[in-house]
Amino acid sequence: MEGLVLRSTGSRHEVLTEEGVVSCTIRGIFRLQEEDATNPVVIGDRVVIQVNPDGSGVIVERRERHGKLSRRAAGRKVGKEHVIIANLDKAWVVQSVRKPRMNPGFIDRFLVMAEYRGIEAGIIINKTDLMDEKAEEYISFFVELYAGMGYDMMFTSVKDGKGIKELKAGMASGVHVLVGPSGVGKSSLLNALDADLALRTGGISEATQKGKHTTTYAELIPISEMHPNAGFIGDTPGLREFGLVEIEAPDLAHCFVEFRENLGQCRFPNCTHDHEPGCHIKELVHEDMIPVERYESYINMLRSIQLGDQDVGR
Ligand SMILES: Nc1nc2c(ncn2[C@@H]2O[C@H](COP(=O)(O)OP(=O)(O)OP(=O)(O)O)[C@@H](O)[C@H]2O)c(=O)[nH]1
Ligand SMILES: [Mg+2]
Ligand SMILES: [Zn+2]
Repeated sequence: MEGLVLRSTGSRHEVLTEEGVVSCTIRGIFRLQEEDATNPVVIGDRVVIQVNPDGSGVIVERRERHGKLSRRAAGRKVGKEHVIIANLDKAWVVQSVRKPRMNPGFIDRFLVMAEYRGIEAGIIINKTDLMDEKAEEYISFFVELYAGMGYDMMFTSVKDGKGIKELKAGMASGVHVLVGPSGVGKSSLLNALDADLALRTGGISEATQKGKHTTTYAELIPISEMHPNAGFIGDTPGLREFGLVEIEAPDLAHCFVEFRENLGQCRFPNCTHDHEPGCHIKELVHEDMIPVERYESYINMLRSIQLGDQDVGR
């Protein structure tokens, strides 16, 4: 029987099939084949299962993945790839206006990963009810920047309901995922889409203005009805940083949309747009044709790739 992995906690995987949700383990031999990643089966995976007489199941095969989103693994598996979700149609990075404050460095890393993997990306700015003059000034600059680059932007508030209808409409079909730092309101947004979900949400630490890592595992939630082809959206645990996976220094500039069309015009064909003389990208930064904020993000990411990026989520 075929199914879609909705939830994955340790050795238990909940798989949605035509006959309902089956709780599955993974066949041992299948586990061993996956050395490079920390998790052989993730939410969004299409799998083949065998159902036991007692109603539980065993995952015996995983269909080929397309559109996966991953980050660098933390802890003792550091450096390995940790796949967040597979077979994704669109990934949304969620940020909040305040508590915690919007983090453009996080957004840029996320956008780079999405570009690298060829996944459509969007940006959700939540907690618009907390907007004040200072936040407005800071945020509007980046909103204009990202919108100008062609990324979809949504503005939401779980508190006053702003943008929730639009969010639901934007996610009616396909598989979507919400990623972002802890406390920005990912689970709250999903609860606002469907009150029956009752996902656990947490407060914000007054001292650090950061979230409390309330969501501890990723989960795929049917947005319309319980059927494998309806719209699904993944809720994920908050990440401290978005660690880059697989990207090599020469690929990086191609993942910045506004760099891409200007590549190939530097003096040196293998220019990293860092210290090299005659760099066309740096000229464009000096002429304000490429925003310095994005160039700084690029240099930041280049450094962490060169150092063997070990920035990790939780
Ligand atoms: N003012 C305001 N608070 C919000 C909004 N959305 C969420 N919150 C609050 O922000 C806090 C964190 O919300 P969560 O939904 O748990 O955040 P999360 O992104 O799922 O966090 P993790 O699961 O830890 O990654 C909760 O106290 C929510 O009530 C909003 O639009 N406005
Ligand atoms: Mg959450
Ligand atoms: Zn250059």
